[in-house]
Amino acid sequence: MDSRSVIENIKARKIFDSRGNDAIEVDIITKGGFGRFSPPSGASTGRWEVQAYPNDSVDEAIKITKERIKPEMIGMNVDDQENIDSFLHDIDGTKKFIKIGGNTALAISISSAVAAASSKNIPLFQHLSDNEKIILPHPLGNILGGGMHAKGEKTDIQEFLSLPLKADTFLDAAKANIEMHQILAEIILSKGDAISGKGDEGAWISGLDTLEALERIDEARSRVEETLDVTIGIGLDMAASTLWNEKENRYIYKKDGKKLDSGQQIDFVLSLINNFGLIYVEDPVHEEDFESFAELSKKNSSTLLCGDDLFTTNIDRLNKGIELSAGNSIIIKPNQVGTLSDTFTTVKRAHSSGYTTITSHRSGETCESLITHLSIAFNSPIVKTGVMGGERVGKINELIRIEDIFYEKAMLADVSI
Ligand code: 2PG
Ligand code: MG
Repeated sequence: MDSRSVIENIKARKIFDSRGNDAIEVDIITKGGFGRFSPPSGASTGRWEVQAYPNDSVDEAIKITKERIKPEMIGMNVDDQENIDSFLHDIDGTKKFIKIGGNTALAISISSAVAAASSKNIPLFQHLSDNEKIILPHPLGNILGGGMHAKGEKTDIQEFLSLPLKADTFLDAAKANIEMHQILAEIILSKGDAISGKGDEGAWISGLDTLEALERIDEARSRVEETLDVTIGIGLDMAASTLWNEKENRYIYKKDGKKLDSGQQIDFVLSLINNFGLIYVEDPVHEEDFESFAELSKKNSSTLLCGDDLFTTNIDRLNKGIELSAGNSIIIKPNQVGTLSDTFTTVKRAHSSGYTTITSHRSGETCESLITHLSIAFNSPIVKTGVMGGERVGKINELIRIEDIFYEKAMLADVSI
């Protein structure tokens, strides 16, 4: 191991995320390198995610990092990622990182990897993968949204997503999503509906029902496909746990004015898939209902049926899904599990079982763009990063940069299902 990779100092501080909430940022200083990372936070968090901060306190996380973690980590080598990550598990001692916080663990885990890459003078994605080619993911971005990411009059469904399927370059694909976002606003306004602003991830907020929303998005797709040389798929993140009412045993659609039981929810999802040719549906049922997820998967095999709150990047949850043939794809959010090594384990298990991985941002983001490097290292054919807003565009721009700098080796992934 390289002595340049030995940790000399660790700093932890409080910064703010895109919602203005407290977030932790960690610096790792090695003899010959430097790494920094600040993890994001979710609003529609899954029940099975690790806990972000001890007692929900970033101040407490910083204190623990300075007083307990730093003294033990000085002298460790950042080249040994597994050793660092197992140390983080040991010092915490709980399954859900309750004592030190999953975001504290992830800030240290990823900033260590960044320091290792920097000690070798290579970008993070190269440090984490030795692929000959650089396979760039397709950008999946929300253009209209409601649910827990928006206030006021809004759609029931959390995210209406655009996914350019065929494009010559990543830059073209990213441009197509931007056009979708802009043209959708024109279409909504031209029909006399209001847009009240943008939600947490930069998607438009408008009080449309589900069908109206999809009709307008379909129109935007036709217009963008006419002007740009791209093919666009439409997707949804239904975040169905946020629609599910346990007492009533029903999914409550306030705007649509309906309440659906589990069977009706499956039929509703299938009708949306069929009527709008949806290519992607995330969390179509609530996070405990693996059986309905499996039933839906049996009835449809041409759409990416993706588990986010259902799987929470957790290997045991994924294994259960694989066993039941529930879904065919999984959202990968490193801060749902707390370390890079745990995330890699889940990604490898997903791929070896034929599941597609979608590496994803969170609704409360920091300005870090490293999730894009992880998406390349994980071999994810899709990255979910949003379309608008500085903290989202920064991630898109990092992929544009990678495509430009490594143009001889870089190519867009294949997203056939
Ligand atoms: C989701 C995410 C990101 P949150 O549900 O997929 O879009 O939202 O970070 O609030 O969980
Ligand atoms: Mg989701």
